[in-house]
This record gives sequence, structure tokens and C-alpha cells, in this order.
Amino acid sequence: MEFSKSAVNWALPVLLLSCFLALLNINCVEASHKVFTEFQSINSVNVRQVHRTGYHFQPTKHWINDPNGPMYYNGVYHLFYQYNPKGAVWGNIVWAHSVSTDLINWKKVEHAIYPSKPFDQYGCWSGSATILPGNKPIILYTGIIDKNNTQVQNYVVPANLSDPYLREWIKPDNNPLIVADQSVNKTSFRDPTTAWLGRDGHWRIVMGSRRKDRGMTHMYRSKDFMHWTKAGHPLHSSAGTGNWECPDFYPVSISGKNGLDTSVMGPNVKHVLKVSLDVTRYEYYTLGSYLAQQDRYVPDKDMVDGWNGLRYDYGNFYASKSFFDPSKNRRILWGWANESDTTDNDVQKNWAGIQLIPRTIVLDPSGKQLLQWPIEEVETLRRNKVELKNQKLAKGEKIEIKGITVAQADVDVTFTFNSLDNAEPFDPSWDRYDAQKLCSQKGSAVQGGLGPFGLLTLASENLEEYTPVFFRVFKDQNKHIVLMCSDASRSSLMDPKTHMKNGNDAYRPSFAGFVNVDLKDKKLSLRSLIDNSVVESFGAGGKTCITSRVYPTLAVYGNAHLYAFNNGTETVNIESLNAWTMSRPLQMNH
Ligand SMILES: *[C@@H]1O[C@H](CO)[C@@H](O)[C@H](O)[C@H]1NC(C)=O
Ligand SMILES: *[C@@H]1O[C@H](CO)[C@@H](O)[C@H](O)[C@H]1NC(C)=O
Ligand SMILES: *[C@@H]1O[C@H](CO)[C@@H](O)[C@H](O)[C@H]1NC(C)=O
Ligand SMILES: *[C@@H]1O[C@H](CO)[C@@H](O)[C@H](O)[C@H]1NC(C)=O
Ligand SMILES: *[C@H]1O[C@@H](CO)[C@H](O)[C@@H](O)[C@@H]1NC(C)=O
Repeated sequence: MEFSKSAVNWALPVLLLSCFLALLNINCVEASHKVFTEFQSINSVNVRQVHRTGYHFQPTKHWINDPNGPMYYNGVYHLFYQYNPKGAVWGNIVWAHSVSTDLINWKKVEHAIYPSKPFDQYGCWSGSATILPGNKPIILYTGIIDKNNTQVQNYVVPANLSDPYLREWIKPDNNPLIVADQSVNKTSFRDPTTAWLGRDGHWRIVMGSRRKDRGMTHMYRSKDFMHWTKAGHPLHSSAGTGNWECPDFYPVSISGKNGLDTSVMGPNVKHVLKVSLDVTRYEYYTLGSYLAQQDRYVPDKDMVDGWNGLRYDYGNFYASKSFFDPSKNRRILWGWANESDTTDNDVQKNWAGIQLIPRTIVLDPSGKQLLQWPIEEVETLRRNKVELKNQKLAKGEKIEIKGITVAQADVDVTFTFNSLDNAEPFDPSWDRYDAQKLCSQKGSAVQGGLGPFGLLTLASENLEEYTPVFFRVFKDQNKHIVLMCSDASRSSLMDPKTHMKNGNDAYRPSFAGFVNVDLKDKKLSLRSLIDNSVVESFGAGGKTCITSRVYPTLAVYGNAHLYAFNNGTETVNIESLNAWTMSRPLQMNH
């Protein structure tokens, strides 16, 4: 059935009201999921193609959210994800399952986990895979057992280890494995991590939770993976940060570029704790030490828990999960990007949500942050390389990158400049934690000293629409501050009033983060993966990453343009720019 727009417009306020009423009745309890009951099972035959991605992971239709249980097993990568098989809004969630041998071409197989037992009949939510000794995969996930949203932790194992795709998963009878005791908030108790082994030979996992406004990761230990005992203290907690979802806890190597398996400890290792903060709907991490004796994680001195801390990505990026890939000795991060358009639009286009290009994660040599970079396999999709070298851009100039399909492209550019003298002063009254606000005031059209310079992605011919990704350098008392923006505010001519998001103007944020980079060599690099309705950008080799979802009306398919630009007084030089059309994988989840 095609759902008519007028019916949707009429239904939305009513649904929001009923959801609000239901909230009082603890039915729409899930803060993290807006529940549009009547849209949950609308299965339109039409799938709107414009804005669908070409090389990002996306099922043929309907809603997706969190990546779940990513793993590598016997030569095959597995990606599970939260999926609504019946509609384009959150609901009816199952673990959809796809397999790949290269992280690029994907084959859809049967749903791995769906509500079927008393311990998950109201929901099969996120979780993680662990490969047990003897090369045996096991998945822990959160089951919802009643209408009150009570959360327990369950497990499944493959029915047939000889099936290369591990299509069928069984739920043994000793589920649930973990039920909240009195000390745990049972409606905020979810998303078990991959397990790690302590020095005592016992397994550990953590779940995200809260006690009032204190976000925390409850830790459980087990000798045999079947009987779990709650530790007397959380692995880590932090006051005033609200509910923690989708925790991820893993080691990174201090000296090497290799990723590490989850149980690795010792002097050459730092640990990362990442949580998804329900309050802001962004993901934050700290670097610190895992004190194996006390079984506690302690963030390094200059790390900040909560929303003033470091983020994986300063845009649409949530509920991520990492895994160790033993075939290439690397740690890979999967993140979900939701839509920035309206529920109304999602229902009409009959799809919502993508998984972003997997990223490798390593520790930055400074030890003060992580570096993320698209997995090397994505480069196999590159076609028709175009190249620029040593092209000067004076103030107000731009240069078009031609000869490739820029709506679906990979572009990697290094800018150099002669001097930092023109950098604008950083006004001490500006909020040092609010890069996004600064970017919304100092967009690409506000001319500056050193910057704004960067790329204009998904641009229409006369710049009626464009999503600029750029840097702007400021001078502080004794250092420079680099702002990186991915600004969706002019990305679409769709009327922001008629495409209202939940009663507000359309969501077109000026996403931004600061880049902690040494400018001694007077260089800044930027890579953007552009794919029809998504722009994933990596500043300074992956120090700062920003993902925007945008919906141009003119700058689609062959009508999109790509430019490098400078709007600052200081002339910048494109030292090198390489750009490619990105081809569609041969097999993408069909
Ligand atoms: C749900 O919570 C209500 C109010 O606390 C309680 O009366 C009811 O028994 C609970 N239902 C279940 C299935 O736990
Ligand atoms: C297990 O999978 C293998 C390989 O696909 C297949 O040959 C075998 O018949 C399966 N066993 C069962 C019990 O289904
Ligand atoms: C428990 O979690 C629920 C759902 O997030 C929340 O509404 C409630 O305030 C929490 N209670 C406490 C004591 O933290
Ligand atoms: C550069 O600045 C001028 C003047 O504000 C503005 O008209 C132009 O649109 C800007 N260019 C970009 C790419 O934003
Ligand atoms: C993605 O959509 C936007 C616009 O509706 C919301 O503001 C974000 O909170 C949402 N992000 C997540 C992670 O749900």
C-alpha cells in the first residue's frame, strides 16, 4: 500500500500525542527510540531511489539501526544489525544478518535472532559476539521480557559450525543468562560487550546503564560464560552523564599500528571506553588504563567523560561497535548513521538508516586520541582517478573537480599555506566545547583569515545547494585552534518548514569538531567519502571525523558538482588532490 502524504500529515501529531500519553503509561519507555506505532508495519512496495547510497551498507528497504555482533569467523565477516522487517520506522526489531569476505560485497542471509522465547518476546536488542576458545562464536544480546521494558541478557550459538555463513542461531534453554538484581535499573540494562578474559582466567562483560543521572557500565564475571556474577562496582561510571548505551571496551597498542584482540593487556596497551550517550545521541570515548587488579577502568588525567569529551564522529554516528579482525590484525569500527530527514519522508521513501564505511581504529602517536580511517578495502571501488597538484586558491576562488561522478566519490586533498599570521583571533568568550555553534556562526560564506578552505560537496551548479566541509584556523594566546565543519545548513532546497522534523524546522546541523593538530608543517588534509545522501569526512588523517546526512534536490546523480574552495585572506595551495568515482559493489545485500 502506498501511504498518502496527507494521511501521514494527519496521523503524525495524533501519534506523537498517543506516544506521549503512552509514555505516562510507560509504554513508549524507550527514550532512545521514538515510537511511531502506526508506521511500524507499513510496507510500501515502492522504494524511493534518489538519496539511496551507492556503496554504503544499506538493506533494500526499511529501517535499520545499531550494528550488532560484528565478527570475523573462518574467513567470513559477519554483520548483524537492528532491523525492522516491516517498515521504515523503529519497531518489530530483529537481528538481520549479512556476510562478506571483503567487507565490501555483502550477501543477505536469514535473520539470526528474532523474538521467539519468553526471554526475548518483546524485543531482541543490541549485543556483541565473542569467539570462545576452540574457535566457537557466541553472541550475547539484550532481550525484552515484558511490556514494562524489562531487560535481560541472553545468548545464542550457531546451529551448525560447518555452515560457512552461520545462518541459523539457536537459543539454548538456560537463557536468560543475566537478570538484573535489585542494584540494577532493569529498564536501563543493555547492550552487552564482547567479553574479555581477566588474568584470573574469568570472562568479563559490561552492559550500559544508569543510576539516576549517573551513567555506568555494570560489569559481570564468569568462569564458564554461562554463570555470571555481578562485580561489586561498575567498570566505570560518571555522574551527570545520563544513560549509557552500547558500551565498547577494548585495548589499543601504544607503539604499534596493529589492532589488538579484546583480552590483550599489559604495559604496551591503553584502553578505550566508548559509550553512546542517550542525552545527546552522540558517542564519546576516553583513553585510560585498565587496572586489572582492581578490575576498574580509569580514564587518563586529561580525559573527560560525557559531552565535553572526545567523540568518534561529530555528526550522524551512533551505537557503534568495534571488533578485532585477526586476518589483518586490525580493529574495525562500525557505526550507524540515522536519517536527518523526517519520519514522514522515511515512510514515503520506505527506508531509513545506513551503516557507515567501516573504519580502522588506532591510537594517535600523541596518545591523546584515536585515529580513524576507512578500511583499505573501500579503495577497491575507486574508478577514474582525477588529480590536481599545486593549485593556488586565493580568497574567494574555487576550482571544480571534473571527470568523475562526484555524487558517489572518494576525494583526498592536502592543503598547504605559507603562514599562520592571518589566522583570526579566537574570541575568549566562545565556548571551547561547542564547535558546532562556532561553525553555525562562521560558515563557509563568512570570510576569514586562514580559512575557511576545503571542499564543497554535493553542490548544485550555482551553489543553490552545497555541503561544505572545511577548516578554519584561529589564533589563541599561545597556540592555534583548528575548526573542522561539515555544514548541512545549505544542503537542500527542500523547504525546511514543510519538511519539519518533529515540529521543528528540518534538521540541517552545522556539525563541527576541533582538530588537535600541530600546524608546524603548515598542512591540513581532508578526505571525504561522498555517497548521494551521506558525506563522511576525515580531517588530518582521521583525527576528527564528521558525518552528515543531506538531501539535495538539484545536486543529485550527474547534476552534483564538487569544488575545492578558499574564502580566507591567506592563499592556500592544493598540494595534491586525488579523487575517484566510487563504483557500486557487485553484490550489496540482495
Ligand atoms: C509493569 O509495571 C507495573 C507498574 O509498576 C506493574 O503493576 C506490573 O505488574 C508490571 N508488569 C509486568 C509484566 O511486570
Ligand atoms: C552443516 O552445514 C554443512 C555445510 O553447509 C552441511 O553440509 C551440513 O549438512 C549441515 N549440517 C546440518 C546438520 O544441517
Ligand atoms: C531507570 O531507567 C529508566 C529508563 O531509562 C529511567 O526512566 C529511570 O529514571 C531509571 N531509574 C533510576 C533510579 O535511575
Ligand atoms: C565565500 O564568501 C562569499 C562572501 O561572503 C560568499 O558569497 C560565498 O558564497 C562564499 N563561498 C562559499 C563557498 O561559501
Ligand atoms: C538522528 O536524527 C536526528 C534528527 O531527527 C536527531 O536529532 C538525532 O538525535 C538522531 N540521532 C540518533 C542517534 O538517533
